[in-house]
Amino acid sequence: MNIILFGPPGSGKGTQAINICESLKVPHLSTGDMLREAVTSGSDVGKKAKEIMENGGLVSDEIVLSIVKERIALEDCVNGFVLDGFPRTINQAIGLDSLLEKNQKIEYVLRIKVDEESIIKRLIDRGRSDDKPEIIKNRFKSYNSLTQPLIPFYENREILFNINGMQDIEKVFDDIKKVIGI
Ligand code: B4P
Repeated sequence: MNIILFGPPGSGKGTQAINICESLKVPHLSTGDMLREAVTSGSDVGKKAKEIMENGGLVSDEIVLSIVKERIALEDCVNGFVLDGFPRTINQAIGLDSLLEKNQKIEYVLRIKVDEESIIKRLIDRGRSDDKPEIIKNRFKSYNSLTQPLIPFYENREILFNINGMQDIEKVFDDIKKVIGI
């Protein structure tokens, strides 16, 4: 099963991706994690991504697509995967279409819906380096202008499902399981 987890910053994409991947025994492909690893390793990609991430912007489509292309081609993705935080722009979604083999398709885009105000507190409590009020504001700005347009994009394909993310983690996962039938 191939799944996309979609939602604003801190909506719980990463949290739920871990649950789904454990159940389905498929890899968790988080572009946020991949980019943070690149920053820590000091690679060329990491050097380009560092400042953008620190400011709450989106890393270029070109960079993100190249890391996803490499990752999705690995053997462990043949039986499915969960994409967490990717695609985040229309260009990335179009790029993803062209990365998929003919026999691969995205079955579910799970949109985790949350209330922005409560999320700010959630993120501040988590305390990652990009979880500072000013940066969070920019991350929401990027989400609202560049990522939201993906909602009609996937709605038109009838694969977008809304999940209420304002519940306990276990309850959110229960709702996801109902949608994907596991
Ligand atoms: P991400 O790593 O994707 O981070 P995120 O959107 O903030 O987090 P997520 O929704 O996964 O929240 P989480 O489960 O951790 O992106 C970071 C940055 O990387 C971006 O700003 C961007 O710069 C760059 N980037 C990544 N992908 C990109 C792309 N495709 N293109 C361009 N740039 C890209 O949950 C957050 C907190 O809430 C946790 O502490 C968790 O425990 C808690 N929580 C989760 N669910 C909860 C619940 N139901 N109730 C209470 N708390 C909950």
